[in-house]
Amino acid sequence: MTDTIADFHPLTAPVQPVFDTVRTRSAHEPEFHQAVHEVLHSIGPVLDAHPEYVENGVLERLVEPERQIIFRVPWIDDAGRLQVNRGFRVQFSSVLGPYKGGLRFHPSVNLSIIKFLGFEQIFKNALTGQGIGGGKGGSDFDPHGKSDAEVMRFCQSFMNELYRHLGEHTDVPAGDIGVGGREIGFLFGQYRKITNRHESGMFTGKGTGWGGAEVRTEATGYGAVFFAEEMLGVHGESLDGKRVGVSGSGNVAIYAIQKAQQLGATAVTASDSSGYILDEDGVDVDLLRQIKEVERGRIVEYARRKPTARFVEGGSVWEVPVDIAVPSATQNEVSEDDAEALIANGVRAVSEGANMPCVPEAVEAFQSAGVLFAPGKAANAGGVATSALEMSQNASRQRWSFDASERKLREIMADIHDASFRAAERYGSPGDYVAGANIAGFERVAAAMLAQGVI
Ligand code: NDP
Ligand code: 2IT
Repeated sequence: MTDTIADFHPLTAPVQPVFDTVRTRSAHEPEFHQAVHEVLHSIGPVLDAHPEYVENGVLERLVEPERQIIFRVPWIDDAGRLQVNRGFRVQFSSVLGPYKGGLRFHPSVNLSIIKFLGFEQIFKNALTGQGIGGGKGGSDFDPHGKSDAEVMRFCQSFMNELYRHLGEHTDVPAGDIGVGGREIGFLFGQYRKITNRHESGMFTGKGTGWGGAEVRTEATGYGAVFFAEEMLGVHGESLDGKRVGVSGSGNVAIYAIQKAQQLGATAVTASDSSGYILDEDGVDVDLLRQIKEVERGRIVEYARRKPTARFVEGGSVWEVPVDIAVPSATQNEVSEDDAEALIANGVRAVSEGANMPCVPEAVEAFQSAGVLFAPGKAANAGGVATSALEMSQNASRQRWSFDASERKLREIMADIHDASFRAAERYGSPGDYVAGANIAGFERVAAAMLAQGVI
């Protein structure tokens, strides 16, 4: 699929050489190419209107991370054996603020994955308007099946190297796949021990008893659903009475399901890498949280305990007819065939809770069929936006209530929707949220890069 990217959406003359250099210099990084190509394609019209961005090499600089750190993470497992993983932190752009972005622990993690995520994060964070730069990190460590003690030893070893690159004004990580409250606790504890500083603002997603913000846990999933509600609102529609399909059963999926139900929809699916569950009664969020957050179990367990649900092993969750789809598992999980199945079943809107979950051909299919489509960098920005609220609260030693934080999140998602919607209209692609989000994010980053000189 990624080999055909260039033929799929031809690039304009000023950006083609930039993409060619990325492909040559960062060969074997298909996910990174995919993310860069999408942005370069969208901003063609902006560059026509602003030749100064081309003349000043904004693009050449933007696609090259400011700094990439790759390091060894040795740790001892419960059987006393030495294990070695690889750690990453890509500090992509600090032009708008300290590097900000999550850490992913998953066996598939490599430089391509971290760079695509870090690149997306630049524009996502710019869209929030909160003064945060873009970065991402992680490891090929797999937390599945590990004991708490093993996870702690891994996190401590990971931080033994990473701490020297972090700081509340330098680089502020958070969670992502495989990194939740437990891991953040161990990572933060080790940073505090090594540096002898209780620097609350150097990590977000902390426990609410020790500096974490209310609603940060819920924010990504809630935000993706608020974004869907905004898109529907433009057409006088709402989520009330709609059937929602969600993939994944982790942090983003759980709270997307919860918010969809609170807004009057019925969310009928959840999944993991072994298959999906369909619950026509609507997914019971308390049961899902018990299985995934408390017991760290598999999704099949849900069907064993809930009589109205069935488990489909190895199946694609997108074969289930739904009005709204919120893919919330991982990159490239929605294939072109999945998109065609959703369209044939009458899907009205797709809001990406995950980062880049839809392959380019699926995005094209949705847009051609008139399905409202929200790209992850806009739709899932509620997580990092609430991280920035956590940083504000840490800096001012304040604590906002759940309700006030949720209201703020909703406002931020409405602003991101409007900025993306208006940018698409301004540059001749009305209703195209992919173009709109890329353009609105790029404009903020490019203007700051121009103002701050060649660095
Ligand atoms: P979690 O680790 O909490 O959950 C991930 C879920 O996705 C699990 O159900 C997991 O199943 C499934 N999954 C992961 N990788 C794969 C794979 N290769 N194939 C099939 N299923 C997979 O992660 P999050 O919910 O935090 O993250 C989900 C997505 O949302 C990611 O794309 C992430 O980048 C994005 N995101 C997260 C934010 C956050 O604040 N957490 C913010 C913005 C975006 P299994 O257990 O079987 O692997
Ligand atoms: O992809 C993302 O935006 C995240 N994983 C959250 C980043 C953050 O710093 O809160």
